Amino acid sequence: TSKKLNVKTGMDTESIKADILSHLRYSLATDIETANKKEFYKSVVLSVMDRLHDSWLNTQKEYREKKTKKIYYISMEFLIGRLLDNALVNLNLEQEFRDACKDLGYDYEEIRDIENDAALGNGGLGRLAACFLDSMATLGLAGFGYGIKYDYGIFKQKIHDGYQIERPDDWLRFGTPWATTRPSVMYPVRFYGRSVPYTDEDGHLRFKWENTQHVYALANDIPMPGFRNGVVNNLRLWKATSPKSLDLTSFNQGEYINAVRDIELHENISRVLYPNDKIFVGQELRLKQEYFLVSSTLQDILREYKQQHDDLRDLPKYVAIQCNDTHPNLAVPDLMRILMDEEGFDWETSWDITVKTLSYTNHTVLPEALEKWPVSMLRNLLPRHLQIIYEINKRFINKVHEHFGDDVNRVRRMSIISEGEQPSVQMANLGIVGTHKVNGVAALHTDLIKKTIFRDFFEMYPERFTNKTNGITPRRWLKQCNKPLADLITSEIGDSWITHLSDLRKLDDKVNDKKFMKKYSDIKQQNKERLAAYVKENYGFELNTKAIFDIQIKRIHEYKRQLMLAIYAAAQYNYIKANPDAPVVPRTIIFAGKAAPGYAMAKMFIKLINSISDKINNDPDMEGKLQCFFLDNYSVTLAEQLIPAADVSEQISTAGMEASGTGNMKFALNGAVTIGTLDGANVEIKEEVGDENIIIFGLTVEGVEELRRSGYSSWEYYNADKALKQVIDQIRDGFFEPDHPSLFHTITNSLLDGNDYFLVLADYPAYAEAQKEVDALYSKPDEWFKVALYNTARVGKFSSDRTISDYATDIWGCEDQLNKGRE
Ligand code: 26Y
Repeated sequence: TSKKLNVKTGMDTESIKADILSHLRYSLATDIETANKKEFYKSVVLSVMDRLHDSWLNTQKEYREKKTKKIYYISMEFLIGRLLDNALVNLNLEQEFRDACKDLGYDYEEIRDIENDAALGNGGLGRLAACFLDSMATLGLAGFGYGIKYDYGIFKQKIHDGYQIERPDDWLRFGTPWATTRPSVMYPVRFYGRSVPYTDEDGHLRFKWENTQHVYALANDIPMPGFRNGVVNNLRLWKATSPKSLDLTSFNQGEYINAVRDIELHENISRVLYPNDKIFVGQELRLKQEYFLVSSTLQDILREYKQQHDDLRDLPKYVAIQCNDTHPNLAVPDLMRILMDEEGFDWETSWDITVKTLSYTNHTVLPEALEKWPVSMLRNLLPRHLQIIYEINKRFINKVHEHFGDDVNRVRRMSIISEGEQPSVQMANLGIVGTHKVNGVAALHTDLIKKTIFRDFFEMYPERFTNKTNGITPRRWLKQCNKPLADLITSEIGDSWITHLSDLRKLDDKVNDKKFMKKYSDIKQQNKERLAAYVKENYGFELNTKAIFDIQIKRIHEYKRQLMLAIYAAAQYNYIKANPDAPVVPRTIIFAGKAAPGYAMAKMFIKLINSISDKINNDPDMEGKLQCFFLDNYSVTLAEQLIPAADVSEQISTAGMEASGTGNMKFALNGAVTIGTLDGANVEIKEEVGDENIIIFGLTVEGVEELRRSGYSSWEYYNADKALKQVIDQIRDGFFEPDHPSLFHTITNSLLDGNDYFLVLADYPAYAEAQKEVDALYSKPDEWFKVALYNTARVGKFSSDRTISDYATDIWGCEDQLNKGRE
């Protein structure tokens, strides 16, 4: 063509092709004839990056020039998954890149599949952080993610003989083209040493943190584009590195080797994500990681701030810092330390700045998930911080006395330091005392924290507590992962839904439009077939695409009750065996999820699910009627395949235990029908979609309380329900594992002798009834798809754009920035 190519920034196919070829040659030293797929993938990503760089730089420049208030989202986890589709959707360059790949002899899908997930998170909390970055950029907020660039993300799960095996997730083996290392952005992070008192020139007692050991934090930046708005924000991930280049002349041979070996020790801080989800284990390396993140991030925030402003007392006016759970809550004492020890402010001024700048999100009420760091560990690792925490606590306890009088029990409950055999710092208490807002993640959850774990604090500081119901980004979780449905919706109601998800309400009217409904149901079928092909290819299983696709995907945890669906699967098996001629609505049950490597019960659930699956799938009597699969190595990418294909969404936690859930929202948006308890955000999903369009069963939070108070006995439920008893007996007696009949005794013991803390037996009869409702509804396809469509149409509230707008307005004080200049 005669048209001039704009290799780096041109948005046309020819320019993009030229750029890919140029990257192959000049970035990777290969060419189109000899390059392999990985190299081609890399060149594609580098060409996408070229098209982000101007916006990335301009966005940051604009923030500086306009002195925009900056939002810092600090999180130990960012489960961002793959980035290529997302970047292309947001840049509106999908077709151009597809064509460019094709012209150069590659299939876009094949190239996309080369990318490893960035799996720097465990589950909900990490994925929420990723959705928030997308929404902040899309809303035009100056929102920055800060995290750790782990060499190893969440482990790769394999299944051997039905058991979970963990393998390292070496996602960086070939580097990632998305991350730009910034050698000039590097901060020392200090550990150990001691706090030394001295008197300053004004005669004030002050402290210096001395004799510390240093590790360096090196910035790696990943661009976070907004949806077609020219905004590119930043996710900054810190990599740990050793202090300075070694001065080789000063070493003799032995010291040299040791010194080089020490580099490894320093780098260990950012080596691996702790794979524990909601179980606190007080490992020192984890504490180091948390302080490493907090210290480097605060240094970065303050350096940036000082380049634009001269009075740190205005910090809360220009900076908001959100702590994702308590994991970054050392920000409270660290900001205090910086303001007092390094900037020379007095306590009161420093405290005022700190509290007004910081806020904290709680994601769970489970007591075993709450971080409590031993005082002894902090004294060794962060002596000055411990001293500050003691002072915060002393002043706080005085306030408690002023507020409540002499109530020793209350003081003991509220103290940031819990005394006892091993005194420890309660990071949640520190977060409530040291920030201006604490939020829960769904209405029910926020009510619960006010009434239970944080009740005393709520009574003292009611205005600090606020709800911010979670959300998901419609870009990834509809537009990208379910293109056929996204296109259908857009052709009917336009594409405003992509950034205004509540516009999906316009689909409500379509329930009586036969043509539309046919297309809507065809898409579900098409997605099921796509999933079946994927599962066949990657796992070797044949899914029955005529069956109900009934899916439970999430971390494996007792409170999430995967066991209840497993029992249901076994009960269905028994029913079909006993009634071979009875009609059944065919079902394909799919599980996926990882168990924390140290969580024996969760790992046993995986084995049980696999044993039950084997029994079912190898029995010819089940053919066309029942299937059950556990798909290994659940990931964001696998979720993107599964969710669009789901008919039924399993959200069956014991009421009061799932803070919100976000998978529930993704399924509903993609037209799956929820079978669930009144827990977390299920309550709000029900409010939105209407009682007739969700299948709710089981005990409520109050019901759970009442049952426990009045003396629950799981034996009664065991004896009262024949089908349930039969399955439990089978599990106990080795029916599913004949070679090792006592294998599942830990499970059956916890249900019976252990009195079933999670109330699986108590809820089972209601659950089995609810599953019958599912069957009945599914047998009337017209009815079913109406319900499904009402789900798609009515869950606009659960866009993370709405969630972020709420944070911006009620917590961050930057509502004036929302959508500014873009609409
Ligand atoms: C301290 C450490 C062991 C720890 C690590 C990870 C503790 C907790 C976690 C993760 C918690 C988490 O993912 N919570 C989930 O947060 C989601 C987003 O708010 C909620 O939707 C979900 O209900 C909640 O379980």
